[in-house]
Amino acid sequence: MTSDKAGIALLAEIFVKKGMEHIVISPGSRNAPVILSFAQHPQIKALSIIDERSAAFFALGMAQQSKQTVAITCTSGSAALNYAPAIAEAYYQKIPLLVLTADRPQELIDQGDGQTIRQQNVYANYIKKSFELPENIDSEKDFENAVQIINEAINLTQYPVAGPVHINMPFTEPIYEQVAVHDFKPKVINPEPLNKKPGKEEFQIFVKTWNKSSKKLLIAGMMDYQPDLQKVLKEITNDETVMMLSETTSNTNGGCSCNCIDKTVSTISENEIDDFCPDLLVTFGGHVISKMVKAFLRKNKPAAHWHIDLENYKMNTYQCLTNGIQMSPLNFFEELLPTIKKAKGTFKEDWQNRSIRSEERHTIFLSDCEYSDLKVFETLLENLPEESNLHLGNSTPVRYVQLFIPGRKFIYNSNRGVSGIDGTVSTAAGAAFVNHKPTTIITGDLGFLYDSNALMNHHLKENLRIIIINNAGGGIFRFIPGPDKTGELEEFFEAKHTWNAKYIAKNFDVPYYSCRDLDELKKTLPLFYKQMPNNRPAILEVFTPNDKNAEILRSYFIYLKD
Ligand SMILES: Cc1ncc(C[n+]2csc(CCOP(=O)(O)OP(=O)(O)O)c2C)c(N)n1
Ligand SMILES: [Mg+2]
Repeated sequence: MTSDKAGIALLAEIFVKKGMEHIVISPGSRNAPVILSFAQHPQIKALSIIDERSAAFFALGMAQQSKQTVAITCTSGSAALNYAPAIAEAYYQKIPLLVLTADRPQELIDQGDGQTIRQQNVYANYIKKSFELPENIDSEKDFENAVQIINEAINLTQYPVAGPVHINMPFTEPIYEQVAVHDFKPKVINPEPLNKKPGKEEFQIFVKTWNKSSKKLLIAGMMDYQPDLQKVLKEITNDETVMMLSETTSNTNGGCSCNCIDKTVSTISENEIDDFCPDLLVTFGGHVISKMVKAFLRKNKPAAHWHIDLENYKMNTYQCLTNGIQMSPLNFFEELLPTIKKAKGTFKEDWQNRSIRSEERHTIFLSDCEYSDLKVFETLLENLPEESNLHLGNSTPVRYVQLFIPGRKFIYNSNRGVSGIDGTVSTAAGAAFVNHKPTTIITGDLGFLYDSNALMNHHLKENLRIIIINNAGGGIFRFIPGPDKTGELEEFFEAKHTWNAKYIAKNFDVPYYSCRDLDELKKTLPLFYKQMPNNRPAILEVFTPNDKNAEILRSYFIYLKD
């Protein structure tokens, strides 16, 4: 059976024909036609998740791992607004979500009807496009129109680059009527591939600039592991004048780069700037976590900066962009490679030597470091299972992990699109649902408590592990300069508390472990990663001293520089 609303039944058919299979449904009445057409469809896997904010982040985690468009649907009103944080994250992280919001008919908006808001284009600033889908199909013209809207919406979630797309659907009552089938043959329209390339002459200018630059710095932002790109980058960086900086979330551990940017950049003194500052900067991938490298390059601007991206090629992170190149990084570097000349110089060696020195100092500091967030991260990263999918909560977890060389075939993810603390556990839960690998989220305590509805979910998998670094509040605010100079640090920035996750875990039947020192942590980790009874996920809460963490991290950076 399917909804009698032909528009929505058609949407479910085309969704399947285009190879999509997952929808996350949050309960409601107005979205009944979507529930009836999708949940009953034999080729669609429908999951029920109650809290729309968490549901949307869960879908984001699924789509992030599978690369397939995942649909989400909710009822009208504030339910739709609760999707907003995950949609913004999907937009900036380029993750394909199809957002299906149910609505009242236009004439009932602002007329005192229950659960209504102005929903047309409600995600205006962070959505690739918004559509309104008519519920009924009364003519051939209506059919063509609906087919066009549905195909375009689904195509746009993937092409030319992925992202969220919204379809708002006003439904008139009755909304629970069903039919066995609709008599239509849905048509699939495939998108035109986008193959943008600069002209030959323009490319020659890039080649010339590259070949005459003696200090070329590549920075890889957040992206998926791409073996083909790694290969080309390895060739490109096999040159004394080319250095590449990357982060864990760049997933480009090609052995040819400095992967701990802050650890190296923080040691560069004023009189060394010339040695480390490039004359050509080439960036690609999404957001970069390191604030230090942004500050360094904004202050010491290279003569040329190229940013390579199919969509956001004009992104001027370092405030010195000279060329936005609308290509995929792989295509760009593949074209560049045969045309460039390798050169002699010390640029790469200077960066590498500094990176090695920082690594040595890092090891010495940690060998004698008190129990703290920093020391806990060292222990965790040494003990996570091989080939983990590692999710990093915003705030200090994602920053601490940047201080350790990316390891042991981890794939790193973090919601750095908009860096919210509001959905990281749900995202990891969604990722674990589709990827079947050990999936660990390391989150702060506030991040966990904020998103604790991630546990109000029937689809938590046995491969999910949640590690909470409980430093009694937002530890980041004790580290960054500013809040510590005010009288509001504890109450309003750190938001200090004495809460823990024990009873939240109990309530949702998730096995719970806790530790307060390193020995306990080392003993607990093997137990924590064992299979749990009833194939449940598990939570490990690690309590750390909030008064010492920031102080230790500051001493660490001073020691690196000394
Ligand atoms: C939705 C949202 N609200 C507020 C913030 C601002 N913010 C950034 S970090 C942070 C504190 C996070 O604390 P916790 O999760 O305990 O991490 P810690 O700083 O201790 O590592 C806050 C409130 C944010 N990033 N996202
Ligand atoms: Mg905290």
